Amino acid sequence: MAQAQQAAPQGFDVERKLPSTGKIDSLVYPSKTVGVTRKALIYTPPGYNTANKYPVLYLLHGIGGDEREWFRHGNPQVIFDNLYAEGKMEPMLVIMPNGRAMQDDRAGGNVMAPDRVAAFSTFEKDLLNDLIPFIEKQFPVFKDREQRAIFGLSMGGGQALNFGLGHIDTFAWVGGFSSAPNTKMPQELLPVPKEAKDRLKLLWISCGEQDGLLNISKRTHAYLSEEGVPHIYYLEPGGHDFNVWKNDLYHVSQLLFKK
Ligand code: FER
Repeated sequence: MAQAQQAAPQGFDVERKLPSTGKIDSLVYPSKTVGVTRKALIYTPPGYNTANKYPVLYLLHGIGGDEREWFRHGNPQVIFDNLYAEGKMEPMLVIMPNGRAMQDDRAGGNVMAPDRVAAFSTFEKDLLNDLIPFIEKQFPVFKDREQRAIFGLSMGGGQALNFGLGHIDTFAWVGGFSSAPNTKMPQELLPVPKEAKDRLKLLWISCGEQDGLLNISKRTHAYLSEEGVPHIYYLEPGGHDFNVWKNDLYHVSQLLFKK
């Protein structure tokens, strides 16, 4: 896989007057895992038509956020609309769930409390058994692994790597932005490198060079390199913030679901 992405061009995240844009909306789905109804945001692309079928990107937030974090701080809909206007992105649905799988899943307060951190790993079940089946029942989407991606920032980056590499049968496009310490140790994360080598369409590891969590991405990259697993390792200027994650989203969005 290729290397060295340039920084996103100026204006990539600034709203333009466009003839056609996508739409961001909220949805609720029943969770057997948590025992309640849970919220997520969904972005549908310009020209969205239920007569078509779409691949799906599951895009996860960090420890201080919830299903609205990307929307609140990252303007993903603006980044996507601009990319679509330039013909640089495959039509897809983007689902932004709440990755804290517990009854009270609001952000705020002590987000580092052990039960609230544990809820980020419980989300694996909620995602696989509740959310994905719901999306595939309610929306016109493809159901094969090559049409499913999982990416996230920080705590959500750890989730995306843990769940994505743990379920290569489900996801062919996997990546973490500034992944947090919830990321499994490399041997546990990917005990059988050959599976990733043979089956992943994209494995992406990125981080800001000034990020205090850089060691997590570094150790993952080192292991993947030793094991000869193709991946993109992208270090960029910046710390642990949305400047970095928006830049990552800009790049990844253009790679997804392409031949
Ligand atoms: C930690 C440091 C950072 C940690 C989680 C994070 C669970 C997550 C940061 C984020 O999501 O932005 O020690 O432990």
